[in-house]
This record gives sequence, structure tokens and C-alpha cells, in this order.
Amino acid sequence: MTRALVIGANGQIGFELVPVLRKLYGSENVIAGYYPEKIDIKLEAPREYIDVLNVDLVESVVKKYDVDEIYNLAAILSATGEKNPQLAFKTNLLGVFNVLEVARKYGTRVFWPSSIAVFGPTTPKYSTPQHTIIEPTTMYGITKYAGELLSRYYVNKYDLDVRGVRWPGIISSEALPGGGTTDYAVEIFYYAIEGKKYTCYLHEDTMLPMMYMPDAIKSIIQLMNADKSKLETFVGYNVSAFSFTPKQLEKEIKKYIPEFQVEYKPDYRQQIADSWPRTIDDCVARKEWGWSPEWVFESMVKDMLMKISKKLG
Ligand code: AKB
Repeated sequence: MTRALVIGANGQIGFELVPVLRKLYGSENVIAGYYPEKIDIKLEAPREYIDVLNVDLVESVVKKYDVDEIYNLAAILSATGEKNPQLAFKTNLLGVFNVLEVARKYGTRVFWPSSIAVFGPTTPKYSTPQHTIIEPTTMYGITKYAGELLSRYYVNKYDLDVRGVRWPGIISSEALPGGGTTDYAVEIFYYAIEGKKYTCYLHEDTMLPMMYMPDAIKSIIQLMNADKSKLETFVGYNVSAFSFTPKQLEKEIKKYIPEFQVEYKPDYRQQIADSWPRTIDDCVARKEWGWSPEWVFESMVKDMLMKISKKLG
């Protein structure tokens, strides 16, 4: 049976990936790697504290459990990355290097996500292709693009099986995202359901690519199960689901909660959002491993409202 280590198991994506992998591989075969040492989220065993900057720690866990696959979800997102570029550089790039080095030593397969943040102001904004001008201006985007190049280097040089996608903003109802530019698209639901006015830090017309969590999880499982001989790109696959503006999201939520109010007060995150694409072309992922999303904007909003209402009681 495959043994998997999920680094960042208490984060937005890891929290939902662990149960899915545990269903596939058996609970005892999926190790939840959490950070920091003290967390307030409940993670079932097996679990291990993992700091990607501590290569010996990563190696000791991989050795202890005889890990076959590492899902490296540790990251400092775009907004926090602009507040602390040094930490973003270390976590997003040195962390990736450490994981790749351990994987090289033990022949471990790796999943590592990149982001639409690799694109910058000089990239075509609509239907952004897989291969295009890539000149990111945020530390997050710079580390994600460097991480793609580094990962592909390990694929070519060491024949290491490293795979990954470029995710858009991920919307989810379970664990909250933290420190991203697209976080508003999750936060807004909590305000709407709690009957509170929401102040959005992006302009109402700022369109960004987004994806609902079930499709993000699907992209991981589908790519990791894809026939290796069919893959050419391996890392940084564009994957797309839908795009919307804050105003469009406000209007869609108002169909269910008509009294909901939103005001728009753009802050430093506006500049980050302005440097990113509006829509993404994911034809390479579709061709190489059959990617296609299941959720559309309207079904996502309905499901988010239902799940978060239930959660908040
Ligand atoms: C962020 O906003 O930083 C992330 C991303 C698009 O990668 N959600």
C-alpha cells in the first residue's frame, strides 16, 4: 500500500486532502505533517510536526514511515509574502528544495502546487496560456516560478516523479485560507451568513480565476494517478474552473441573502491582484492528463452557503 506524507496538513488544502488520501490508502498510511508545533485544529494520528526548513526533520519522517509520496503544501501566500518576503523566500523555495532533496535520496514521488501568481503584469490577462511571458512581481510568484523550474530540473536530471498544478484562488468551507490575495472569496461567506457587512479589500471589478475545493482535490488525485508516459510538463500545469469579480460574488450571494451588504476599500492586495490573469487556458492539463473541473460559479456559491451555514449552526 502507498504511504503518503502531507506537509501542511493543517492548512486550507491539507486539511481536506488528508481524509481523501486516508480513504484511498487507509488511515494508517497517510501521515499528517503539521506546522507550527502547537496547532488548534484536530488532526487524527498518524501525525508529525514538520518544518520544511528543517531538512533533517523532513528526512526523519520520510524514513520513519517509509514514505512513497510527499504532498508538499507548505507555503507563505501572496499577501503575507509581501509583508514578509524573506520568510516567503525561505518557506516557498528553500522548503521546496529540502523536500526535493529528501525525495531524491529516497526515490519519493512529490506533489507540489504552484499558482497563477507565477504570472505578472506583462502576461496576457485573458485565456492565459501554459507557456507565455512569465515575469512575476510578488515574492510569492517569484518563488512559485523558481520552484517550478527547480522541480522540473529534478524531473529531468534525476528522473524524480514530481508533479504539480498552478492553482487559482481556492474556495473552501472547512479550514480557512491564510494570507492570500484571493481569501476574500472565502471570508465573504462568513460575513454574509452571520448577517454582518463585509469590507472587501479588492475593487468590485477585479476579476480573478478561482476553483472550488472538491475540484482542487480532484486535480491532485487525477494528476498523481496519471500515466507518467503521457506527461511532458509534470509541474505547473494551468488548471482552471471559473473566474468572477467581487461584485459578481456579492450579487450571487444576495440571491440567497438579499440584505447582505458589501463595501469596497482596496488596499495593498489590489496591486497583487492587478498583476494576475483574469482567466486561464488549461488545455495542456486537459490534453496530458484529462483535467476537467466539475463545479461552476453558481453551484459553488450555493454549496458554500449551505456548508458554512451548517458549520456555524
Ligand atoms: C493567493 O491569493 O496568494 C493564493 C494563490 C492565488 O495562489 N490563493
